[in-house]
Order: sequence, then structure tokens, then C-alpha cells
Amino acid sequence: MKKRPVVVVTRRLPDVIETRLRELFDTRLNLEDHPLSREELVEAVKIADVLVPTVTDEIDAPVLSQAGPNLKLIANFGTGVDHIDVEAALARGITVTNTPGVLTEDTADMTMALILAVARRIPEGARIIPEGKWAGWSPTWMLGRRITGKRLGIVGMGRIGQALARRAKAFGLSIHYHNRRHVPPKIEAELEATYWESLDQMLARMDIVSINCPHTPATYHLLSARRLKLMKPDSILVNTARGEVVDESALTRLIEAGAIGGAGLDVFEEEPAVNPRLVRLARQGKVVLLPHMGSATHEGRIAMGDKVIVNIKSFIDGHKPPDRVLPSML
Ligand code: 8YV
Repeated sequence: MKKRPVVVVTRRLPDVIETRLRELFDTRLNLEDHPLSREELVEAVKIADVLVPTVTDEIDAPVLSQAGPNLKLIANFGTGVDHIDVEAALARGITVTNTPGVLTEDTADMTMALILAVARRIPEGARIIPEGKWAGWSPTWMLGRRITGKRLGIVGMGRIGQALARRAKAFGLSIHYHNRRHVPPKIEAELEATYWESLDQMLARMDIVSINCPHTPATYHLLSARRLKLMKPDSILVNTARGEVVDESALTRLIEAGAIGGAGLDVFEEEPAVNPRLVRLARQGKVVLLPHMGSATHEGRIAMGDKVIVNIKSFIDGHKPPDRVLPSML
């Protein structure tokens, strides 16, 4: 590939990252930061040597089929790659990279924050004083649920799941997890974590369930209506992974019916659209909804940008980029 490839970046990135990208490559930026339309995305894949997309770009097989012959690398700004048809890209000889590792701690922090927000009713309480509704303290008012001593079931014990487990353990939660395989014995011992081969059995026994697995064909609606019904009536579901892993309508129905206690959601099936019934539940204080901000820190975004640059640099220098997405990961 040429030394100054055309790099098309689909969204605004931190200033320092955009400056560096411009110094190194023939970079085309999206200065207004509008989400690209399908036509604009097709135009981008036609002219780019390297495309730097994000979660807001649906790079499916029909888009890829219109890619120009120069497109050789998709250097995704983000860890999840479920918005990219990676198999179709690989079949066309396009390498795909992502930015793992650098958003682990921030996402785990936000997961813990959502657990506390739902259990201790933080958003509800935080509205009282600004709305001028505080009549004074009362012993039986704004009571939430203690988290210490409760059971946390983590679905997907990768980097983020483990980082969550470390935090949750410090909060006095006991750690349970379901994963394709056991984590190494040393980590299991450190976290005092219990492995559940059966997701169904784990779900039925947890007070809090957190989704921390990627969205792949195998995890689509992993938390199906049938499985959600196994959860305890006072339990809480937290999702900072991908909306598609949970059957959002079934979850909404079960919370409305009092069959699940509440939920903390940072991700949704049809972002940025959110089911109006979920929004109603948020107004009632039964769920806490965040606009996909689990990894949204200045430090994290710069680290993600640095990874994108390293992946592009190593690719054009003729090396294998460090964060290649391989078929075995899908
Ligand atoms: C990112 C995420 O903000 O990296 C991911 O997979 O879900 C987010 O934390 C987003 O994907 C950027 O593309």
C-alpha cells in the first residue's frame, strides 16, 4: 500500500488523534460529525485505502460489494465489530482491526455504576433536589436494595467481565459467571468466582445479571424471553455490551409485569431509538437508561485513536496489525 494512503474517518475523533492522522496520512475527516448516510458510506468505501468507521456505521456485505479496489484495511474505532460484516470483508481481502483492551476499565466502571444506580435508585434521588421536591428526610423513603452479600452473574468473562468482577468483589458481591470456557484457575481463584456451565441455572439464582459478551450470531438474544423468565422477580439486569444480546421487548414486558425487578441499560437493539415503554419505565424509576456511554472518557477515546493509528501504520509498513479481527473471534 502507498505510504500516504487515503484514510476516511467516518466520525469526529479527539483533536490530537485527528491531527496525528492528518500528519501521517491523506486523511479525510467528518468535521460536522454527522452519522454517515448509506450513500456517504458507499462513497467512503469507494475512495478509501483505509476506512476508520465506528459503531454508527453499518458496513454490511452490500456496502462492501461497492468498495473500490484500494480498500485494504478497515481500522475500526471501537472494540465491538458487529456493525461490520467481517467475513465479507475478509473474503474481499480486506483486513479488519479493532481497539480492544483500552476501554475495559471504563466500561467496567460504568457497569458497576449502573448496578449501583438501579439498586440504590440514584437517578431518581438525584432528580429530587433540582426539581424542588425534597420535603426532608424520612426513615422509609427512597429505600433501595443493598448490594453487599448479593450474587452477581456475569455473562461473558472476557476482559470487561473480569474487570467488573474485581470491582464487584470489592463491593462484597459474590461472583458467578457463564462463559464458553472457564477462565484460568488463577483468575477464578483470585475472584473467588463460580463457573456455571448452564446459563439457565445461573440466571435462576442471581440477584444481579450483567451482560459482558460481544454480540455475535451465537449471542443474538442469548437472553431470550424464555431465559429472562428464569430470573428472580427482584433481580436486576445490567447491559453495557450490545442491545442485541437481550430480547429488549421481552425484558420490558417482564419488568412491567414485576417479573424482573429492574434494569440498567447502556445499549439498545435499535440505537439511537429506544423502546418508548422502556422510557416510561425509566420515568417510573424502574430502569436506568444511558446513551451508550460506557467507554466515553477522554483518556479512553485517545487510547482508542492511538490504537487505530498503530494498526494503520503497521499495516502500511507491511506488518500484521496488532489488533486484527480473526474469523475465530466471530
Ligand atoms: C465505543 C463500544 O464507544 O468499543 C465498543 O465496542 O461499544 C463503545 O464503547 C463504540 O463502539 C465506538 O465505535
